[in-house]
Amino acid sequence: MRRRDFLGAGLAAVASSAAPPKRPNIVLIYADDVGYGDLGCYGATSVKTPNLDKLAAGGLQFSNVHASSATCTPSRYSMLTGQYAWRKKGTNVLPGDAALVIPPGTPTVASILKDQGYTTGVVGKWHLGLGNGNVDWNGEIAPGPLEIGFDYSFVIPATGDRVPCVFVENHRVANLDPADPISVSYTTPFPGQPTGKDNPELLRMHPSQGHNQTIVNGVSRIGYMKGGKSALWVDEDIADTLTAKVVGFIEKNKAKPFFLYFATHDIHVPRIPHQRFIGKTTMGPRGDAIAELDWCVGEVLKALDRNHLANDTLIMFSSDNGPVVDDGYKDQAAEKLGAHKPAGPLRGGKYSIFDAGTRVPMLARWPGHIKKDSRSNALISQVDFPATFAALAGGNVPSGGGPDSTNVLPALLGQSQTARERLVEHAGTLALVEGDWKLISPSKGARRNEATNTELGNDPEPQLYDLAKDIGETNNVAAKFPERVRAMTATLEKIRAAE
Ligand code: NG6
Ligand code: CA
Repeated sequence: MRRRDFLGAGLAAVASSAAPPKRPNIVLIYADDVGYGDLGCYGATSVKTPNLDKLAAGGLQFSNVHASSATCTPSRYSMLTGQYAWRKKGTNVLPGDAALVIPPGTPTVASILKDQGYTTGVVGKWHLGLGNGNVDWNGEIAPGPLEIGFDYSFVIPATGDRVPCVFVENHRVANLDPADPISVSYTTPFPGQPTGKDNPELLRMHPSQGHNQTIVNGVSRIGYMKGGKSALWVDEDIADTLTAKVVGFIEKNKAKPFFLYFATHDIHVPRIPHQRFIGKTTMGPRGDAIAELDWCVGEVLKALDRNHLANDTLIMFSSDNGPVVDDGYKDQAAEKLGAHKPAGPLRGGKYSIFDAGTRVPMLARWPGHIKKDSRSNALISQVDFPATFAALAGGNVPSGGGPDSTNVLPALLGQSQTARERLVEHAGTLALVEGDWKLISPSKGARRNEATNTELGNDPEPQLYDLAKDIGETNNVAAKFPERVRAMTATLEKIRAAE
């Protein structure tokens, strides 16, 4: 069953007739591990997010938007390509030396917008692999973002907690001294290089799980690296560095339509915000990282205002997966959580097939086109971004591209309160959301991730929840509605079997 089968003809007609006359710039701020309850506008009180709240007040706040998956790589893969990542092998959380998982030539949000005349840029966390395997970090690093539609890239190759701890700008490691070349291995330590495992006395932040390999900046990471001293990032400065690149991109490209994908490092581990955010909340580094994230958003808003671009720009904010408290470092996130609920009313979290794994905040502002201070419960998946942004730019997804992507532009602009009829959530197993109902496929996976203290939602029996009455997925009504379980299982099977 393909996307067109699900898209009512009526909705398709609305989408084309409602296409706005002017093509806006698109700025997508994509945060890492921010949960449904982590922002002021979504009910958080232990952390103040004035800039995100301002963004929400200036536009539309969504309550039923889903990342495609409960972790980073598959969500980003789906969001950029419009294909559910569970259809594509090799899209689980990647090591920092993985090859690019999006084959050049695949239509992506970036290539589609570039074809429509947009200048396209990505700044921040990449985590979709670089090169063809066996990357030489001292030479030309390709293929990468530039080969799949971006005109400019400045990226963290994988994550803040994975080596190499350097930025890659276009095809090269930034600030690299050729006399001090970089080596990276995910299997073998480099003799003489301290690790978290052998030299815990050198650490300023200790792992709670894994994260005990090469030490960079007093923090041990996943993977081994050596060399590249002048290129190593300083964790405290990552948000400033990325934000400066983002502002620079906006200023440089303000005369023509642009698409900017700002993939923040915050609030992923290791959570080491700049000194000026320390103590902004009573929640320790996790809360302070949210304050830092909010600052980044404020700088983008200011840059748009300063350059008189606010009215010509669709600015969006979302997250790649749900929240996690202890994600492998002893950073007091659990001890200092207090009354804060990272997932709001939802069950589970990052890694989970319960809704907190994928249901994430999403905000959209485009003055004059999206009504201020509005709300939407439309069901949307981030896999819809390619078809939706294509429509916004006046184009299409090229044939064969974005097989799971639905054009939800009317809902994105607040002209319609409905979007998809159904979507698939992905963690270890799959779940189908259809209207108010959610079916979680039986799975033999672990029920809990003990290390992160997350309920994963796996169960050998099917689970059925009525999300309208039970958003917290506490009451499994599968036994009461066997016919619905059968029908939804069959629908999910059809979607799974489609290519
Ligand atoms: C896990 C890491 C976690 C985080 C995650 C990926 C350990 C014990 N845990 O394997 O810290 O890096 O991978 O997160 O190593 S994501 O947001 O990029 O998907
Ligand atoms: Ca993530």
